[in-house]
Amino acid sequence: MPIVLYNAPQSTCSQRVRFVLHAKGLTFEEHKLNLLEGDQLKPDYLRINPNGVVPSMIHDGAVVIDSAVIIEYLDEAFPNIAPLRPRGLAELAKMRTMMRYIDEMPAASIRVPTFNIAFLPRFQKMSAAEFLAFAESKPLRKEFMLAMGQKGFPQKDMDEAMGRLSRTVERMDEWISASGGPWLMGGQLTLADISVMPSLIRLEDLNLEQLWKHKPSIARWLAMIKLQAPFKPTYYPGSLLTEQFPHLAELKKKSV
Ligand SMILES: N[C@@H](CCC(=O)N[C@@H](CS)C(=O)NCC(=O)O)C(=O)O
Repeated sequence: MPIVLYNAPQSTCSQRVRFVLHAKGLTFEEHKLNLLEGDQLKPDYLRINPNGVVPSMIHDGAVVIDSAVIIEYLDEAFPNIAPLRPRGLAELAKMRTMMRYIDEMPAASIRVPTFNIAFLPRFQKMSAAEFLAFAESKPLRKEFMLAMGQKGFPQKDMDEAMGRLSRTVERMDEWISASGGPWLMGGQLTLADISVMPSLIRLEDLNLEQLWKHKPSIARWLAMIKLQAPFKPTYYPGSLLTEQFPHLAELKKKSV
């Protein structure tokens, strides 16, 4: 049975899973959901993933949800093709600790600039009642949406999110220097690198790459991950926000 992936082109969590699938050369049936239209909140999808978020994967009849869980599952199910986890319990624990940090820090914080800079104009076009109904229908992100409202997150929230993203870049720099690089854990590209990749690509997409202006190790890490074979098929056209939102592309052009 083929692997079935429910995901969205621009979704950072989906990009982790697509990268691992391509790294392992696995074929999969891809279902693209339109998150701004609310495909993830439709009853048929909620039966697969009651959290109303992407990605979700079906493999051998089993539903697996949450990107961090899915990528570990894939590496465990297909351990001999392009292994993405270190051998040895202590190293494995270290990688998982990095992944937890990444989920708590950049993966959560990146939503604030993403919604404020990219998605807000869409939500501002909705009537107040439409927006409220959309927000209320989200099982996991109702409070997040209500905190943003149609005016956007206040500067204090933006500053806090950017602070957490900046600390992530510092932490990555420490990991690279402690392991000797070029990857976070040394010579092997692991699920920790793949977990944080979409947040850095998103920062670049939002024109916020000044965060690592003084960190050459991060610029090198990013350049290297872009050169990996799975990168291009993961970021197929339409995966970047600048490809989807003309106002962002304009912003990027102006800064060049
Ligand atoms: N921890 C989950 C988070 C999933 C998540 O937040 N997905 C986002 C896209 S990256 C989503 O589907 N958002 C839809 C929404 O907010 O309604 C994972 O890593 O899979």
